Amino acid sequence: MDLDAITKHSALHAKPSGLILQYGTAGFRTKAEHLDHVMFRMGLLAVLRSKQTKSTIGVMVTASHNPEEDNGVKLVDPLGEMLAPSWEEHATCLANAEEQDVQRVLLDISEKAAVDLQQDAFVVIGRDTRPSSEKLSQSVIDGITVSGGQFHDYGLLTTPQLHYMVYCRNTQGQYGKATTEGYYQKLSKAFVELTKQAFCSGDECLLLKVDCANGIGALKLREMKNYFSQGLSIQLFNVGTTGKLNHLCGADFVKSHQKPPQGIEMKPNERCCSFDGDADRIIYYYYDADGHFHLIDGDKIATLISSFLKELLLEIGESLNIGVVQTAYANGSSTRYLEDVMKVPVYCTKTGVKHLHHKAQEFDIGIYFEANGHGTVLFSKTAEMKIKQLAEELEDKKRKAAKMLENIIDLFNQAAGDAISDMLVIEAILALKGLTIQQWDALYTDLPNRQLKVKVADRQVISTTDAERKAVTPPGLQEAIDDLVKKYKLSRAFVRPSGTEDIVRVYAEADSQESADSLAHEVSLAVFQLAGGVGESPQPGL
Ligand code: 16G
Ligand code: MG
Repeated sequence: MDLDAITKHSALHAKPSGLILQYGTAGFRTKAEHLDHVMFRMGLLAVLRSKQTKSTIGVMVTASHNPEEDNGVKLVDPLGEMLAPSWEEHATCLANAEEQDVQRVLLDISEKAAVDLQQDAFVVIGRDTRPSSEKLSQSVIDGITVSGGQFHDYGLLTTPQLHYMVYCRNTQGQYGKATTEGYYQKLSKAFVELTKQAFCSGDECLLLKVDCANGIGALKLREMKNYFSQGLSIQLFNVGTTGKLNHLCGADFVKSHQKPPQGIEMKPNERCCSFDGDADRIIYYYYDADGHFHLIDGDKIATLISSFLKELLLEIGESLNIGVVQTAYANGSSTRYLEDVMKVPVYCTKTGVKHLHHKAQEFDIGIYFEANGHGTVLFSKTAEMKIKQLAEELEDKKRKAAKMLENIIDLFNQAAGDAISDMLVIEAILALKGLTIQQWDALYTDLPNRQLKVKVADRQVISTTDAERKAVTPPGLQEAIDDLVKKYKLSRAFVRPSGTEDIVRVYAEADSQESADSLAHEVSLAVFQLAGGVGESPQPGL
């Protein structure tokens, strides 16, 4: 590594003085104009990580569902997973180093992580459609080249596609071809095979309207459409030609406002879904005949998928262990349904995909979804081999079930939650089971819930335990929440500091919307009073 060259280039990507950023739940995220130095330095760090792991590392430039003016960057580890926690710390150190300290911090990281600087390095890069993304990804490339790394710039990609590319490259193409065509071919082949048996009673059987959040999902779905000659008819909305990214549309908007996005025409009982800005989340919804809006979130997606997988396993007579992983945000009704009716074990982890992904790897078949629509299904190598073997050995109906499982393994992105691949699995299951969106929705009824945000001077004064379901500090807060919760039926509430915004999040659910709203408000007041609220105190109905 030519340290003098690095110092010289680093000066061209100067850090605004006083700016401190954290590698958060999903990388660095803030206003795009503050990120040039972070991008350059993440290029440097990706090279070190690549040398250390002797593998291809990914760098994705995106701020997912954040407003268009924001941007962000995250590193993708060799098997397509999120960056290892110890390297998140290195990333934070490097991003916050003052100009004169960059060399020293780089050497420090190399020493601590035992990086062999003589190794080759290879990094792949992807970016979303934000106006700032192209220039920022050039800064990443500058960081890679000046530190002697090789790279391939994929240009515009969804986040899960970049994870897929990294995984393919580090498994010598065994997982698939590391190109967008390879991705489309793998998914569309599995989808077409899986749905071969599906019985469609009407023309509208597989008509799906997709709100693309004015983001990358629109471009990639349009490319992918060519791979389906028949079988699935998707109509795209909010494709980015007029509207702003994530503005009044997209999965995060629909989930948090519990209303449809702007810019989509919905007729009663039509199946619709929304992606987020980098296409790793998906949420379904519809209007019923009375004009009521119904949301089908990540919890109900997990339920549909788990019940189908359970049926197939029963058919092939194989007792592979299944586990469903959720977070504290999972609706209480979903957890009860999964445990009591479906009899599948459910586990709760902290918010953030890396936590769910990690837990899901403990099972033969680990199904994980956040309520916000981010998730996938992981199959262990043993499960995959068993299923492949059975697909050869078994006969008739059993063989068919094993073949279906094989296709499902191919359809689910094993490296990350992926809106496109989840959408295809869901559409296939609905077609195979002949289920309408209303029938799917009717599996259970969500408990009314409300999410609020509270501004405090320092959100880190709140610490939590029990997968974020209980507050440990500040003193008295958990007791106050417990007392409030007792006032309502079927109620539950928790608070946690956001990992992506400078606020505290409040979640409450109860037997009616009025109760959930009122509980959430009262808990917000408790947070404001006990955790150093700033500005105006929370008002009811906001
Ligand atoms: C990030 C996470 C998402 C999590 C969200 C929580 C990834 C890839 N994304 O978007 O899983 O639900 O943060 O945000 O891990 P919060 O901490 O602001 O509530
Ligand atoms: Mg996203």
